[in-house]
Amino acid sequence: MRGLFAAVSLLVTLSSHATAQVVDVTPPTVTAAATTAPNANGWYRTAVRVRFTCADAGRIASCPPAVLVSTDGEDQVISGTARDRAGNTATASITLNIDRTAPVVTALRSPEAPPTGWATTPVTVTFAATDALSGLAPGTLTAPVTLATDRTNGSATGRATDLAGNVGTFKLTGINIDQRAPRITVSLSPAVSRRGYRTGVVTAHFTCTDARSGVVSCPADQVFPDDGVAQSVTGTVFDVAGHSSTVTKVFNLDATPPVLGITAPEGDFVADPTTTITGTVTDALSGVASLTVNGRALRIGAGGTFSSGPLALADGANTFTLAATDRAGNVRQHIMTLRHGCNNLVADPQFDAGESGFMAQDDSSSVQRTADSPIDGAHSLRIARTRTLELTGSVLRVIDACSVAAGVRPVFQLQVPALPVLQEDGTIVAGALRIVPLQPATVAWTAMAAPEFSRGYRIDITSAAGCGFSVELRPQ
Ligand SMILES: [Ca+2]
Ligand SMILES: [Ca+2]
Ligand SMILES: [Ca+2]
Ligand SMILES: [Ca+2]
Repeated sequence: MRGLFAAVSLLVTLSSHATAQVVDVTPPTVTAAATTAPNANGWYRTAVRVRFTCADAGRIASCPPAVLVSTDGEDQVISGTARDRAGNTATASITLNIDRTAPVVTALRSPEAPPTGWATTPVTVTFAATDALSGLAPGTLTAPVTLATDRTNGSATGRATDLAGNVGTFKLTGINIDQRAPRITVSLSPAVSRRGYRTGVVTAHFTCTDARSGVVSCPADQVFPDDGVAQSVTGTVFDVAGHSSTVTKVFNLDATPPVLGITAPEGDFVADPTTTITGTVTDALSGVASLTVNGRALRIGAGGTFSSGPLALADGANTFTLAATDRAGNVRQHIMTLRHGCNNLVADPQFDAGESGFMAQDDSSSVQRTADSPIDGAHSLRIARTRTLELTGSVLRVIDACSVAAGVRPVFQLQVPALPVLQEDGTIVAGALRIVPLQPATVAWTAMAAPEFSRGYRIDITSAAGCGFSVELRPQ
């Protein structure tokens, strides 16, 4: 039995050996497939992995490894070959479209940026795009963008998509738009006082603003010193974008008070117990608004004439204040001091030049009024420029220093209130007043009534030679 089993086994072995020698002529099968699907347009926009799948009735000797395709390109053919142990081969391929590059987008603005950097109209940005591979997907390019309102460093962004789905963008920046003019205002000082007039030198000050591109230059202050109606001030401002604005303001300036002319009374001594002040008051610009005397309004007649009507005078000094106001508010004040009932020591001699007088009445001499007349408290002494008054107690010393022109005989003159009488001691008494000559110590003099000075008398003291007088006036 054991021998039979061995023989059968051998047969079976032989039989099997005969079957193994059949030749394999069938190639393997192989397929190639991407692990991801392209988009609807047939394009990838990332790297693509391709896998190969191999099979064979016998045994596969080699199957291509997976391939990662990361190169941009259209119709890229990726192939792989499988081999079985018999050496049969089969090849599979797949065609890929890969585009990983976004479109290039560009932009153009209209109008172009001016040299100032500031557009003064709306700006439209138009986009363009190119794509080297898959090409632009229709309708994906951003339509033109119009920037209509003012802005600083505005921007517009455009987009385009290629067939692979890549999105390209471009942002155009630095768009400055200023369509509005700058603002300018002017303020005038001083303010209007009344009736539309200003009464001081007018200074115009400008204020400029611009909300966008900014002010290039704002006018400097302007000064208007002169009186005038309907004067105008103008200033212009520019902004960086080139816009300008102008402001004009009209104003009236009257800084001059009215002019007061007194026609009566003449001089400052009035013998009558009443006086009437008359004159004219005018104002060349805004016109006279009012005139008062000691606060009482006066009527102003044609040509600006006025009359105070009778004004009572007290003995001694009487002060009248005239105030003329123009419509702008300027006030001219004139103070008149009128003396009445003269008991003054010394009144106005009113010499003519060259005639002689207090002192050297040559062409260079001058006289002026003083308020110092201490003996009786009034003030009507008209003195030469070089006259000196010295008051000690109730004694007034009058000293004239003279220089006389050739041919002029100086006369030292005093107005006194009563008839002067020469005393034995060489002094002169006039009413309550004693006159003591000091230089020269003895004088030649004449007295005469001086009706031009109301109740006064005049003493003319003549000089034998040279000049230089001094006397003392003291109470008797
Ligand atoms: Ca095969
Ligand atoms: Ca592309
Ligand atoms: Ca502007
Ligand atoms: Ca005036």
